[in-house]
Amino acid sequence: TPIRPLVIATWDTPLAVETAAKVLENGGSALDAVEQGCRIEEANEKGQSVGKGGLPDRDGNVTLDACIMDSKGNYGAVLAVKNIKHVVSVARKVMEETPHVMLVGEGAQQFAISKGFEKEDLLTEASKKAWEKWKETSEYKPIINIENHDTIGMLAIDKDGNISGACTTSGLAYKMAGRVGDSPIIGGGLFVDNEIGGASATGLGEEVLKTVGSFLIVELMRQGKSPQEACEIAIDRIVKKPGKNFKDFQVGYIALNKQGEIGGYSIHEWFSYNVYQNGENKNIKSDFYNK
Ligand code: SD4
Repeated sequence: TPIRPLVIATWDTPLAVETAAKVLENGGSALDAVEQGCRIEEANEKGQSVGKGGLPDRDGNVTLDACIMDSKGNYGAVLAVKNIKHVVSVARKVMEETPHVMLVGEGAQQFAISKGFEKEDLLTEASKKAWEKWKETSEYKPIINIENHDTIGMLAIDKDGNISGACTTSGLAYKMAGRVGDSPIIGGGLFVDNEIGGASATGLGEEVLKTVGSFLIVELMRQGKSPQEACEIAIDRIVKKPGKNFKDFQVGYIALNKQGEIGGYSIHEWFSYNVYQNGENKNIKSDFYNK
């Protein structure tokens, strides 16, 4: 069976995955595919964890994080950016048009504006209302995610067999101002090695970062594990940590390898991922640890 084009993305993201798959089917690169796919969710105001409409930090500011990796092992990221919707595209410009890999906050926003991105208000009425409701108690608990729509991490293989990936998020709702999670961090929310495969994460970023989750998965695949086995070992690494109550939080991983095999695994139920393979776009319910 032909393994390409192949796209995999976190959560129930059929339109984003279809958009990426179309880029690939028209002969586009995996890098263009993941960027275009992620932009769909950034523009989707209903998704309250990505782009416009994302839930704000506890001060009411929506701040976005994103990164991208190409098949040559290049990486670009922007962290804690306000008022710019398509941060995945800004991350790509950091990768391709600066001598750096990471820009944060004000500097990232200035760079985006210099590249023609427009400033806009990212806080929608619905997200503002949710924040105002949250403020009534201001109780901060990382919430186990039972939504089917969240931070998008996406991996793709193009017709030349090259792999790229991207990850974009508004981070955890009601986070502390300045907080950044795993999503824009290389090896945390995303890692791609074109010789081996790629991985991406969603869920409580602090736990992903402490185990360097996406890098771990790619390195496990390098050692011969399948994408599925590698995702399971990476989740195991989190849940077996001493003193960690994994019952209070969710982490989900997706992975693919150079052979076009895929995997996904999470701590809890309700994680799913969308896959485009052999001309079909499917949402797959992830297997999970806490049964
Ligand atoms: C973060 N991993 O900022 C992101 C949030 C997320 O589903 O994935 N939410 O920690």
